Amino acid sequence: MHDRVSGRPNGHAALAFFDDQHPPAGDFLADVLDGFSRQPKQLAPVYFYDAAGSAIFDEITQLPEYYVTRTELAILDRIGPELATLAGPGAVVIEPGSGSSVKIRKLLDSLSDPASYVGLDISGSHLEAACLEIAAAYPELQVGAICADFTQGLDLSHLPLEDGRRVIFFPGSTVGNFEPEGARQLLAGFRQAMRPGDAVLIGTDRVKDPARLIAAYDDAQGVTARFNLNLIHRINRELDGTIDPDGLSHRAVWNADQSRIEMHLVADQAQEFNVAGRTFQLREGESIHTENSHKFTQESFTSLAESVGFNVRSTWSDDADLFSLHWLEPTAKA
Ligand code: AVI
Repeated sequence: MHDRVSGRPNGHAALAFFDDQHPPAGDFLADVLDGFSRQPKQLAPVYFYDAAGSAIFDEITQLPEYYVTRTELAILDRIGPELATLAGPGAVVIEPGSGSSVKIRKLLDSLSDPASYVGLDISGSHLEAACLEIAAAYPELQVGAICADFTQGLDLSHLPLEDGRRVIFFPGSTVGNFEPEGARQLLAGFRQAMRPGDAVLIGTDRVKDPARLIAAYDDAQGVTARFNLNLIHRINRELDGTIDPDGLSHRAVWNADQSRIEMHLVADQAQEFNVAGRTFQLREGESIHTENSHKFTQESFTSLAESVGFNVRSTWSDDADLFSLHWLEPTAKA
């Protein structure tokens, strides 16, 4: 770990610390070859977010059909005073995934004299840029960064953090992109890193009318289709792929049994393609399953949170119950 006082030539001068836990880089090639060898074919959504994919995702957040981002922002606006009371003065805000600066700023602006902000991300360059931006905007705040894979647990024990209540901020219903067991492990990892009195502020998208959900993931302007197909362009570019993106159609499907929206790319006609010298076939109508976005009820999320040792202290939703934010506190350890 580097700190500002010992000051090495690390380029993180404005950060209180940059803790590089050297997360192993995801193996894009191995994961793609493995996913195309499965039946049904699948690709991991984590690979959506190269520079082009992240920019398209930003466009998604502005779409009229994608109510998720604006609804969560409106709830955050409304509940600011309650969050300030719950967090108390001098909170230490920890953000796994270090995502939208609009959301974290809303939270920091709501709290009373937050002491610290700590961003966590697997990509060091993205993390550094995001944390430096926060450090520049909030000169009174202690800003630190941890380069780590937060899905493998949070190790905060050795960090020079201030003493306030730690609040882990995990907005956007990103928890819904994990498979149920992965979501459980993620929350269990958060729970493990917490002391009595700490909290998690987490967003979840709610189960609702399937037509509304499908529209949010298959918008009229085709932005989500572009987001989905960007993964194919990325494979072609980075892994020497020959997939014909024009022969694939974006589909969003509501799977009621699993309570999730699924995104697929479906072959309009049969095609054979290569990836890094390996040959694969797609039959006409065959799908490549690219993403799951799980939706929650109050009961399903409460039972998930309770299963890993959290108590849902408060839940806030919009009037139409599209989206919720929850304040979780650790239950006493058995
Ligand atoms: C990042 N995540 C919460 C988004 C979601 O709604 O599941 C990703 C997304 N995929 C298509 N549209 C948005």
